[in-house]
Amino acid sequence: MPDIMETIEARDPGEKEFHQAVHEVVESVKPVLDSHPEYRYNKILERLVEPERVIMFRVPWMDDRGEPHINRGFRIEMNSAIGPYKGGLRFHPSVTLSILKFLAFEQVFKNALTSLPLGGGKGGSDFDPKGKSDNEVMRFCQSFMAELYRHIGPDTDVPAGDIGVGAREIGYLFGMYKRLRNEFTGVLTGKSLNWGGSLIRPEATGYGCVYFAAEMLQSRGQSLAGRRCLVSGSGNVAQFTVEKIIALGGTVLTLSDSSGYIFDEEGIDEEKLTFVKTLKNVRRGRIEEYADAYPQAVYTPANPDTANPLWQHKAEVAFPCATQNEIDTDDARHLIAGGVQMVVEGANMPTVPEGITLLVESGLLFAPGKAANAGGVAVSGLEMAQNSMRLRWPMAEVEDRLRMIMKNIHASCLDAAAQYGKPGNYVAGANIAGFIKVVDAMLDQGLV
Ligand code: NDP
Ligand code: 2IT
Repeated sequence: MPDIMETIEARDPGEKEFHQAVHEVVESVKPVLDSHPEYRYNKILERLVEPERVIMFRVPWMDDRGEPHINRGFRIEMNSAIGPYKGGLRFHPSVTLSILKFLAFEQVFKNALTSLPLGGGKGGSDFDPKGKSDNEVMRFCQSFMAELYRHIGPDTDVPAGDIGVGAREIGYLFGMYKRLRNEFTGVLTGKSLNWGGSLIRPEATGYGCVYFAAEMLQSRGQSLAGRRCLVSGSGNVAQFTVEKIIALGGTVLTLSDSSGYIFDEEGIDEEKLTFVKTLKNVRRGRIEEYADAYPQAVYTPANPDTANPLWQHKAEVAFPCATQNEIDTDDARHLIAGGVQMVVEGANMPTVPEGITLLVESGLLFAPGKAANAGGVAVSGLEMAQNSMRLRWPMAEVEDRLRMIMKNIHASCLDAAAQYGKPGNYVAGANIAGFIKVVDAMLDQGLV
């Protein structure tokens, strides 16, 4: 029988991000397969790597000057063993089938770790919202939903945001779905508060990531207080990661976007964070402006030919919160040399596999995205629960549940890692715990 990696490399040539995500899980679960012959007999891996359904469609839209544009839309319905497909939509020019399949694949295990009834999916488009007017974004979202609405529903598939999809886009998408279906349901999460959104959903990924980091430290008798932190990105996940680090007494030194990064040795405080939120969410400007507003900060433009200097600063904790494969092997070496003791992934798959190996072998604590950033989809699950009940929980209740979920994910990772001979290895633990939950549900439900 061919090896599963050979199978997908032959079947989906060129899908390198998808292969990368699958390879990590396959390596982690080898000891599980060895002790559960029924998984191999039932071709569980072969079933997991094949999406239940892939939808690809044309998205035509017209810009403000009347010129038509054609983008490509996708939804990957990866696995529904434990609940309706659930996962974000990404609008970014780099979006391909491979990127969305890797994200959908990771989402399956992440969602299982939340302990909520959520299957895994992901979608999006190669549309670039940067530089577009609100009206152009609205027309794009309406055209995207004019096809997507056939495939989703509150009990079928519930999309949310990801890179390039925030409250504005979710609003336009929801409006079009409601118009086409003539129903007001919890078909999307990340909705605004006054029409069905959950308190703490915007904050959830970043807050959850910092709670996870705090759990890792606490289990070793330490805390975030006084720790210097490097954060990349400056979007949804980065902003609320910074907010919670400040609340827990840490110091954040950096933020970035695709054009460059800022280093503020005095630390990013609440006032500076408010500036960043307005800059990014309202004015949709570039992080470079931070250094104009706060002259002690140093801005360095991105240079794709060199290692990212953001990861060269001395610090104790690193939170990559921008995008996949943003920490390469050189960056990993710089993190180790800079004294970083812990890397906690806010983004999905931000560290290249060889980078993870270097970090883990150096003795650093490493939390993979599918565990550390699961707070976002977890509160999406809580938004679905509130929508089904047609009521809204208070902020403290949602945040308490989020904190508890992150604590439980942390414990599940450590338990699974210890049980399968990899004590303290969060990558193995997250993959194994998520995997067992999903594949047992698949076996219960027969060959479907
Ligand atoms: P946003 O669109 O709000 O922000 C993305 C940030 O990352 C921006 O600063 C952006 O810079 C930067 N970035 C994006 N793509 C690239 C790139 N190719 N190269 C360099 N920088 C880039 O997205 P989110 O904060 O929501 O998402 C960030 C990460 O977190 C992603 O990996 C996403 O999958 C993951 N995630 C998001 C969740 C959520 O709830 N939103 C939940 C769990 C994970 P620029 O503006 O210049 O493009
Ligand atoms: O990667 C992710 O977990 C997300 N983008 C959030 C998905 C969701 O459904 O809230």
